[in-house]
Amino acid sequence: MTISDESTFLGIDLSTQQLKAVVINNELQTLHEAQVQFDCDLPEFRTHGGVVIHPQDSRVVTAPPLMWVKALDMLLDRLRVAGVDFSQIASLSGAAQQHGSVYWSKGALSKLESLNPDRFLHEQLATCFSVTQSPVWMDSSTTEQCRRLEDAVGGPLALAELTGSRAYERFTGPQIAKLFDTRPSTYHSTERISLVSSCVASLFLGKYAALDYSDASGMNLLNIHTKEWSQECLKSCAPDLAEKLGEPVPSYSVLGPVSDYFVERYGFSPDCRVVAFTGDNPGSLIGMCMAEGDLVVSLGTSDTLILDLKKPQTLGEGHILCSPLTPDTFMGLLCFKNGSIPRNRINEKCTEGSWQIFSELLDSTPRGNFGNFGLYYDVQEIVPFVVGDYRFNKAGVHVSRFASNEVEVRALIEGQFVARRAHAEDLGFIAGNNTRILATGGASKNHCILQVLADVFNVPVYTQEVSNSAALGSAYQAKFALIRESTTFKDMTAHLPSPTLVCSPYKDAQAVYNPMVARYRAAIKNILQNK
Ligand code: ADP
Ligand code: XUL
Repeated sequence: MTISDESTFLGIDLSTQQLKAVVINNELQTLHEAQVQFDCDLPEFRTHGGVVIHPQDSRVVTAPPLMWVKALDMLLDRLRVAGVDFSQIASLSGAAQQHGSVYWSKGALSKLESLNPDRFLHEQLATCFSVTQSPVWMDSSTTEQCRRLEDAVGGPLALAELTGSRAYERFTGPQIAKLFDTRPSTYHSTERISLVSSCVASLFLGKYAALDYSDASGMNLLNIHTKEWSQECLKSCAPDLAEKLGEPVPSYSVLGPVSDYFVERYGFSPDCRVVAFTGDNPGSLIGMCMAEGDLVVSLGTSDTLILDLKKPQTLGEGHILCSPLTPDTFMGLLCFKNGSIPRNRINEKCTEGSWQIFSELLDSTPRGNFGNFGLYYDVQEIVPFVVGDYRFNKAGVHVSRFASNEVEVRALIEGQFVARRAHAEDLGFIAGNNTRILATGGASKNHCILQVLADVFNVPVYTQEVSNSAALGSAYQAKFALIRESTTFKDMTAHLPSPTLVCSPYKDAQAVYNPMVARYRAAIKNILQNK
C-alpha cells in the first residue's frame, strides 16, 4: 500500500492484564485508543490480573489463549464504535508480554486460513489450541529444564553467550521442554508453537506468523549472533522443534496482507500490511524513541530497565535481545518482579496508602538514610533469585524493623534503585555526559521517587506523556517497516515532542550512592550464600 497523508497505522499491545490498541495518523499523532481488561471484560475465563496462579503449585502461572482471541474480537468492535475507519489503515503491528507460548493443535492452520467473516474469531478458533492454558512470563516452574539446557551447552555462561541469557524459568525453551517432559502426546499433537506476539500476528495474517528476532531472543533458543535457532538448544528441549517454530525474521519485516476475514468483517483495505509483532519491551524501546545512551526505567507492577546496546555482552544476570529496529544492534533488558508490589505494601503499612504522605516521608529523610539500608522482595525475585525482607542498620547489622516510617520508606526506594543500578552496570550501562533516564509506568508520576532515581544513577530523569509505549511503538513500527528503505527511525520521529526534564541529581549523589551499590552487592552475595 502506498502511504498518503490520510493513511493511519494500528498498534496493538497484549500485556498481562489487558489488550490495547492505538491508531495513529501519518504524523504519528494518536487518533483513537481502545482497550479490553481481561479480568473484568472477560470474567468467564476467571483470571486475576490476567493470569491463573495454579493452587496446587503457585510457581505455575498461565493464561487461556482463547481469552486473548476473544479480547481481540472485543477490541476491534470497540475501535469500530470509536469511529475508526479501518479502510485507512496502511499497516499494523503489535507487541505482547514476552516469553509466553501458544500451542496450536493439528488442523488449526486450515481454520485460520478459512475464517468466516460472519462469526467471531473465538467461536471459530475454540478448538485450535492443544494447550488451553498457556504458560506466561510469571511462571517459575521449570528449574529442572533450565539446568538441563545449561548443561547441554556447557553451562550458564555458555548459554548466555549464545542466546543472550542464562536459562530463566519463564523463558520459552524451558517451558516447551517442560510440556514435552510432562505431556509428550500433547506436544506431538501440536502443529505450531507461537509466542504470544506471533500468535496475535497470526490472527491478523490468517496463517502462522513468523517469530521476530527480538521476541525470539527471550526463548533461550535463538543464537543472537547468527539469528538462527541453536540446534543444540532445540535438541535439548524437545524433538522436531525447528519445524514447530518456523524460521524467525527481523522485527521490521512485512509479513503479508491482512487476512480476508478482517477485510470483510471490519472493512480493512486488502492492501493493509501486517508487520511482524514483537515483545512488549522491544515495543516500548520503539515507543519511547530512545536515543543513544538513554536508559528506559519502567516503574509498573514490575520494574523493567531497557538499554540500547551496540554490542552484546556476556552476562551472569539479565538479558540481551536483538534490537527490534536495526540489524546487528542489541538491547539490554532487566526485569524485576518486585516493583510496585513492595512499594504498595510499604505505602499501605506506613501511610495507609497515601502517596502524598509517602512522598513527604521520603523527602524528610536525607540521601543515604543515616546508614540504614533495606531490600524488599514480596514475591520470588528474578534478579537476584531471592525472596523476603532484609533490613540493615548503620553498623551493617541485620534488624527486623526500622525505628520510623520515614526510614522504612527511604530504605525501600533507595534499596530498589541501588539494585537496579548494580544490575544495569553489569549489563554494560555506563552513565556518560549525555545519558538520560526516561522514566515511565505508574510510579513515574511521583517526583520524590524520581529524585532518588536521579541521585542513585547520577543521571537526569525525564518523563514522557506516553502511557502505552508498547502499543504506540508498534504503531510506529507499522509505519517504519513501510518506509525504512528511504528513511531512518530517528528522522521519522524527529518532529515528536521531546521528553520533559523532571529531576537532576544532587552534587553529593555519587559520594552517597557509589558505596551503597558496593554494599548492595555484598549483601546479596551474603543472602544467596546463606539460602
Ligand atoms: P502495570 O505494570 O500494571 O501497567 P502501571 O504502570 O499502571 O502498572 O503502575 C501501577 C502502579 O503505579 C500501582 O501499583 C501503584 O503502585 C503505582 N503508582 C500510582 N501512582 C503512584 C504514585 N503517585 N507514587 C508511586 N506509585 C504510584
Ligand atoms: C521481560 C518480562 C516481562 C514481560 C511482561 O523479560 O518477562 O517484562 O514481558 O510483559
